[in-house]
Amino acid sequence: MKRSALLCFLLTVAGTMSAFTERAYSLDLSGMSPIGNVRKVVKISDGILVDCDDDSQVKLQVLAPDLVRVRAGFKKAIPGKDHSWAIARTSWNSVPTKVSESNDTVVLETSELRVVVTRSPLRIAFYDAKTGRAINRDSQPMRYNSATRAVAAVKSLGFEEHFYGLGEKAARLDKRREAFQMWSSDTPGYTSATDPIYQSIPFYIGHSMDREKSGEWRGSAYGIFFDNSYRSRFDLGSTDPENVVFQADGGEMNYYFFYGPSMKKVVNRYTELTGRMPMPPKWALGHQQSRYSYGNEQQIKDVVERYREEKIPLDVIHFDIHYMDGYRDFTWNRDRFPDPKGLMAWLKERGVKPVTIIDPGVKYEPGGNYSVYNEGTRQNFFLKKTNGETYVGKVWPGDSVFVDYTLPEAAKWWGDLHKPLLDTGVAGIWNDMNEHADFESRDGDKWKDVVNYDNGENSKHDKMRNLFALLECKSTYEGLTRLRPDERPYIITRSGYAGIQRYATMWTGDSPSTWSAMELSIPMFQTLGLCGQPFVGSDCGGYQGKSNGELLTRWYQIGFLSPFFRNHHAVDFNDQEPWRFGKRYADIIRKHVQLRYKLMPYLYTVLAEAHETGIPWFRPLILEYQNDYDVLNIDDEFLVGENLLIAPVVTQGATSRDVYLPQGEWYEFGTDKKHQGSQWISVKAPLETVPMFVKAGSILPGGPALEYMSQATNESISYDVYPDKAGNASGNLYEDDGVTRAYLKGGFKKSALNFGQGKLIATASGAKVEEVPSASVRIFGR
Ligand code: MIG
Repeated sequence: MKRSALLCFLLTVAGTMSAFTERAYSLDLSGMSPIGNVRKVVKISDGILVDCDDDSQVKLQVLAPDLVRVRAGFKKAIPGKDHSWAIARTSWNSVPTKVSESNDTVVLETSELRVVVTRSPLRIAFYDAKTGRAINRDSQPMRYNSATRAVAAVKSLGFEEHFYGLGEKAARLDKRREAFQMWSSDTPGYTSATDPIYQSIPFYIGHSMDREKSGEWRGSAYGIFFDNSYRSRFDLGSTDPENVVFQADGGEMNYYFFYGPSMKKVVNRYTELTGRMPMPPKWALGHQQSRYSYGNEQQIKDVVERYREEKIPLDVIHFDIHYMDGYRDFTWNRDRFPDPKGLMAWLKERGVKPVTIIDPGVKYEPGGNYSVYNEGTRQNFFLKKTNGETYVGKVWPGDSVFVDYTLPEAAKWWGDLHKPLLDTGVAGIWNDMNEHADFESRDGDKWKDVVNYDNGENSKHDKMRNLFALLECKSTYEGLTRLRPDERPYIITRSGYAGIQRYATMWTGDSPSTWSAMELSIPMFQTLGLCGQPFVGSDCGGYQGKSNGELLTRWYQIGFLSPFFRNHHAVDFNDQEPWRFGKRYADIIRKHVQLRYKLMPYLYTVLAEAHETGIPWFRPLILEYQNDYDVLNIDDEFLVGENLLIAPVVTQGATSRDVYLPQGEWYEFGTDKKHQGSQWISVKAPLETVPMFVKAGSILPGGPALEYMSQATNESISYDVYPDKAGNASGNLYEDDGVTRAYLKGGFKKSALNFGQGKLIATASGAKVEEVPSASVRIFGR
């Protein structure tokens, strides 16, 4: 087929260009022993405890009717101590369960799941308690290697099982027949052949189609979160066509099993367990501009002034590492920026928020007068090796030391260090390099015997590396919350582990300025969303290399509907602010940025849904249409919320493309023109436009054209109504102050929007029913 042939070509090209590890590798289970057979089973308050004949122990805990935690101690009891930095919810209401034993099996049952443990060999299988359908089962007993301390689980691969998730992976949406590693790595210029990259989120979703008696296809989803931060591998039928393996170099066999069958239910539960994104300040949804680096005050002013002249909306400007004095965190280079406070005030007058970068490497400067180094050393806050020496790595400041964020006092101290920046007027913090990067030890091998306090466990790098960014962002988040209790913190991170969404938004790092990198960003955002991280984006235009007007414009046509929306570019390459390639491109880009601001009431509502339920803003079609065979691997289209479908052009020179419309009817955005769903259509897409469709039966609330979020206007919300066949439509509107934390205590307004018989009715949470004046309602399709 045309489409897949093209993709293969792109992937091959990308593959040969990569300077990094090839993704394909084989998973070797030899040397790993199977866990022993069941000797004895004890019912515990929330599940069962199984003793094995090799002195191993297995524990199944029911946290919810659709959530079971599986733990195993190999040749030993499961340790009493149980702590994970990823988990947000540790106490669960008790769930009615039934345990029954037979000669061959032990069965643990909830209203939704039937978990069958086979005694010999010990294998765990999950079934739908209502239908009896097998969801997921061990094809072999769990395995371990007592010499290396590696642990593994081996699951049988469904006949047509497809896989989603694993966080930030430079890969297509469906990960069947692929293999990946978790080992957070600084990978500039990564391509689809690079793995691992920055983040480590060991959570995936399996999806299978079954044919019902009626002949209808029904998709069912489950999730597995392998909460083990050691270097891990996920092999989804790549090495062994019949099996899925997840394996870690150490730590516990410890995973959570989520059952849908709805994929949304899995995502919802996963984010209940690992936490959901707090609402960011509303300005963070605005358009952002960055450059490595705007090197002095005048450059910043010139860019902002040009933005205002061009009338391209702008909310945020980023200060990359050159604002610092010799790359020392929490300092200013006074030659380049003589008056930071004055500059911040200048920006404020223009409605632009400054975000400054903070890297975790603290300049190593014994005997000097860098207070961060001196104070951190005096208080013993920097990471040390087992021999007691402080670990000194190399990053931008040269020799650098790193904070042990697992030390509560150190984490608090780091958070509080942000006070002077905030006092100067800085609005948000950008945490880069937190994989953590070390120019002399990219893989972390030199870090092997670095010890973290880790709740008194004195854990080494092999466990802590993948957690580092989560801990840094936690410390920063808590610091900003303490320092500015009335405002929502805004943090952007590059690396992270499961649960990172509680503290930071993120971007996908140093993608090259290529068409394939742009195309790759779509499944990356979709996948991150499925893994609990809804606030994602990439560097519009690409970060590394030479962009051009067409690429930048097409990238904006994805970026303008991505949660994190920033144009950013590397130091050694060409400038790429929206006007740099001439008026034609600037005009198209302006139109799209403006459209984002006009769509803000809808987008903000979608974001609030992510905060409340974990269901992301930027969705793959499969999340909404999991019974539809055609959408299993569509990753060049995406949904924003439930009702807006975007099919960006990802091919150089293309002026049309094929678009799949799922079931229902779809309007071309902002027009009366409708298409039947459940079919592929071909649409025109000259550079000026990006194909967008709105589902019949929906209402998109819209707002005024703004140059920045807090700009005053008299215009209020307007409503675009796209009626279904019966003439009805519905939608939602979420509103709050966009700045404070009052929304956490009910300080918001949610309205249900219902259109019928020509009238639009808004019902607010307090049951206030209002008919919306017809002057602010636009009805399509009449
Ligand atoms: O080694 O701060 O991904 O966005 O501009 C490069 C400089 C360090 C990497 C980030 C990029 C940022 C750059 N940083």
